[in-house]
Amino acid sequence: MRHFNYLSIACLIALSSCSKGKKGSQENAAGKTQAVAPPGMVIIPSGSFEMGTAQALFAQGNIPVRSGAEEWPPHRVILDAFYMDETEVTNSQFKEFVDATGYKTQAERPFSKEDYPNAKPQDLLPAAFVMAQLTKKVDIKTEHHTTWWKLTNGADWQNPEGPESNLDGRWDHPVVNIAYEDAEAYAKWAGKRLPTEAEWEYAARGGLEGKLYPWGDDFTPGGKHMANCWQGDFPNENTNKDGFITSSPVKSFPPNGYGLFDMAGNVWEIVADQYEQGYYQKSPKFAPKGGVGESIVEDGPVVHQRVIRGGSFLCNEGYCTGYRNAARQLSDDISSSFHTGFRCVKDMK
Ligand SMILES: [Ca+2]
Ligand SMILES: [Ca+2]
Repeated sequence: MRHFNYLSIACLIALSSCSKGKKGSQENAAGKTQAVAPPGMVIIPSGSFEMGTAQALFAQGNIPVRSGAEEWPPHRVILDAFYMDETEVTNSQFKEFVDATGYKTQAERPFSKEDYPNAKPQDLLPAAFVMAQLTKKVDIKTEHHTTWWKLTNGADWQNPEGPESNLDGRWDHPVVNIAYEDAEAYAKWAGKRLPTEAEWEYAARGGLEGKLYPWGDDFTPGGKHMANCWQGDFPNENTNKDGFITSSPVKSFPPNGYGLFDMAGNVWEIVADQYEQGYYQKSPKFAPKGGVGESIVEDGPVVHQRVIRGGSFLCNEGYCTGYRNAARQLSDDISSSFHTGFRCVKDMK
């Protein structure tokens, strides 16, 4: 049974192949061995950073920070170095995986009545969440997100907006309509893994300390759009000032200080962590791996709350701001949507 509740609280509300490269090393002029990132990946150096958002920032009304978003308290986190995909996993990369394995994504498979005895029959069919055609102006302050989201049968990674859509011209866009287990299956096939939430935020910050966005604190420095998000009155009008109504080819916007593209915007990215309320208050200092997410299903298998990161082409200043470094979005194990994908990391040892 697909629940949109969690996926959507915010921007909603809410990989070439992430190529199967080998880790490597080479000698520099001094004869010392240096790590060399696999193809399509970059080195994220070891270090520490302040994860989360300070309360003082929430209090500044002119700063686009969502309150109550579980970004508090800020806390120091220490991480070992790792490799990270420089881009979100693309449709062409995901096709290599599917061609090699015959894998079917969650959105392409029905759920069973035995597993979810109390689900409505229509909620068991293969489907993903797609933005609905609006029939009237929507006020996001008073209307429920289901007004502009629709669980769409036939929407899957090859048909992002539903059965009438396809991937023509979009092979270099990030793959979407991916659920957690799909991302995990791809990562395992590629000899990689999903980033922890802490690794993701540390990498997104690109070596800058305490900044709102991967490039700094000014969202559009010099008037330049640095990420694919939504301009205009969400969800009624997209003025398309950044040039992309939905997803964009990866690398359409400048990379951050670590050489990572689209950490802010384009599509949300699934990370490894489950979501536990209050986890930041007890998170270990070294390499936190997330808490224990409550199940979103009462009658049926355990379906954990999870975290997605980085915002999407639907995020905007008035509603979501998911493209901030510290922004967190609730999701779950089994929901797929047309603005959520992923990227992978790989250990250096
Ligand atoms: Ca856009
Ligand atoms: Ca992204």
